[in-house]
Amino acid sequence: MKLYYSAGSCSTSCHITLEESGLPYTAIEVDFDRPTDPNTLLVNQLNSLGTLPILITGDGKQLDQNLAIHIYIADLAPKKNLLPPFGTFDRIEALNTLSFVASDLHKSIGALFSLPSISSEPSVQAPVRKFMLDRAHQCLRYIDTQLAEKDYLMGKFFTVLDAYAFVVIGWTKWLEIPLASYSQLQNYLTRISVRPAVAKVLQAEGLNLE
Ligand SMILES: N[C@@H](CCC(=O)N[C@@H](CS)C(=O)NCC(=O)O)C(=O)O
Repeated sequence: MKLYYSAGSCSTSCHITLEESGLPYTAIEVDFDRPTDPNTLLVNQLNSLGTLPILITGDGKQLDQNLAIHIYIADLAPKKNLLPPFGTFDRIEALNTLSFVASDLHKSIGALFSLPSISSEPSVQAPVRKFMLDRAHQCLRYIDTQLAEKDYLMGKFFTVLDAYAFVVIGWTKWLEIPLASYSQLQNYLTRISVRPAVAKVLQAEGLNLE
């Protein structure tokens, strides 16, 4: 399998899931700041939306949505328990939260990176930032509540939900959104960052998301 990723983006979560799965893979970094780089050109050719992740499966098929990639990898490595087994209600609950992470959480926090593209005018930015931040905090509160008395989103065991949530919540550091008012989130990030597979990916991508 081949994963195209950009360091610290949502595609890092697929990198983490691949590493946790123990399956063989190649990770190829794409630097969107170098638009004429062959890997950037290839990504734009493979996915007209111009977004990562892109996973090329062992038999040459393409997936380019985080949600599908996480499920696909989890199902290829069932012994790693990266998702509850097919046919259980636990699995449906896991997919429910995975969908929350991929849509509400990812897109509310991620939108804040686009603020400078909306306007460079502070008077325009301020109300838009407030609107975006209110929604981001609503999603962070939701996930903080979900984590009460749990080590991971599905309870005692790490799943792909945690790989994805870890990366997206980690963006708060770059966006200067303090987590101090949340009772679980900082410990949660620390707990995940010290997992050997996660630490290996963070080192490979040159990141500190904790
Ligand atoms: N629908 C996609 C969205 C992925 C997405 O938003 N990727 C962002 C990075 S987090 C991206 O590649 N943006 C293009 C860019 O940074 O130029 C998914 O959930 O997999």
